[in-house]
Amino acid sequence: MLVNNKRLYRLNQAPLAAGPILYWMSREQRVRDNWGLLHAREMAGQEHALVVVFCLAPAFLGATLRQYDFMLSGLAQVEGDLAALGIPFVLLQGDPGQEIPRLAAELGAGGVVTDFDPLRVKQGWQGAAAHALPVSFIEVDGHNVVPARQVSPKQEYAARTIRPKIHRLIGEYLEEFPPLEPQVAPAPPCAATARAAHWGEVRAGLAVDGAVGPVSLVPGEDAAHDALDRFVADRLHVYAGQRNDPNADGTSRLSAYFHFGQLAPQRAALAAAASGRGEGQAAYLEELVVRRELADNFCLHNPQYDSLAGAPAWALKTLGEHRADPRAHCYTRETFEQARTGSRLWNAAQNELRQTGFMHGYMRMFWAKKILEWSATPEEAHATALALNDRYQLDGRDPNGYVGILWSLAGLHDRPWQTRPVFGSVRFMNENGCRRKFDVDKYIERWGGS
Ligand code: FO1
Repeated sequence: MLVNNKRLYRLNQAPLAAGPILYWMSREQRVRDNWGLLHAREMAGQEHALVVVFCLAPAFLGATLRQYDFMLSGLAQVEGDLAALGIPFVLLQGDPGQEIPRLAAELGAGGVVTDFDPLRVKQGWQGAAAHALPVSFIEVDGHNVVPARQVSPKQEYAARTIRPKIHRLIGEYLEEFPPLEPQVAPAPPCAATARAAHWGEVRAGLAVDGAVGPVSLVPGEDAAHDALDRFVADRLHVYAGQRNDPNADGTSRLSAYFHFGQLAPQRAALAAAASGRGEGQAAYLEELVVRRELADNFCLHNPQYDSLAGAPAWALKTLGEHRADPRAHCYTRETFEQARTGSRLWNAAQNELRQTGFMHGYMRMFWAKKILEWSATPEEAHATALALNDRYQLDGRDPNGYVGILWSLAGLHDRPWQTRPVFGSVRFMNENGCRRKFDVDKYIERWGGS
């Protein structure tokens, strides 16, 4: 077996039949380093064809043109790279829970493979497809180095509880990826595989909010690999010291590529592990593997991951006790969105987000905590932070984002700290703390916080 069978999970009990294999690409939008695609290719073997499909869902969790544009450019590259290996790519539009079984029937598919994803919407699509498919339907975890279903059967409390579990298993999973074999079996003759995707038309037909436009980050698998190479060569050695300085450009800036699956976190882990960059390497692997996989663990085991109700009981209690505390300011979502609060630093962070689709990790914490401090209720703060995150971040609607917001606002994976107004015992952060860490005025000047 090319792929460790502990990465696999059966989504139905139907048998494998003779016929083409369909790989339903969703979270892992890449040709290289993709365990799901490798497994589907192996299932097809020499005898059967492999067909790759992506189903474009209309208005996915409020995504805007910014995110769709980035994703579609990456997918157009996927189509070209698969064609070079003789593997057909089909782009569908509509409800994936219905469209995937329909295509599988049209192809006479013998089995279907898809990506692990802990989000409810994906599990809903997969559940509907599992019900409708008369053939074997298998999920492959191509996102986590240690598969999320293997690392723990329950919601972990914090990084300190999942870390030893990951470290115990990582040796088994952090292996080099095999190459994807070209395909010799001819594509099954059907209307879907005969038609190339018309990317321009698809883009023009999108019914999404175009007010949040594309950003300058170059999309696609090649750009993602270049960005990883540059990070490892130029910045990994200073990562431990500079990652909390939003002016220093010391972080990896790979999160959008991970979110759209244009780069495998495991590829980044292999590159970091082979770099010999000592301290930077250890700090980066902690963020890349332990923190990232803790986020998948939370979303997999807590269905309220995108609601304040997903927070730990101690945090909900303390926030409730401070619900009526007077707020120094109480801003509307509109004021936050337009970067018109009384804090030049906060406004600068919001401007960075609006202009680039990215906010530095350290500023993400400050940004979210201030939304809690300046909103009428914790629930309103959570809704505002989530809405702005998902609208402007290139990597919005991702387990990392859901967890980051609950960490900042409601103590998730954290512990109680000294009690303060509004926050109760949820960890507090203020501008003075930022001033001790980095040159705040330089950041404000760069991002025009007024
Ligand atoms: N995944 C899909 O399978 N189909 C889509 O149409 C789709 C749209 C989309 C738009 C914005 C965005 O941020 C993500 C989108 N994704 C889509 C899902 C994405 O690849 C991730 O799997 C999840 O958001 C996080 O796990």
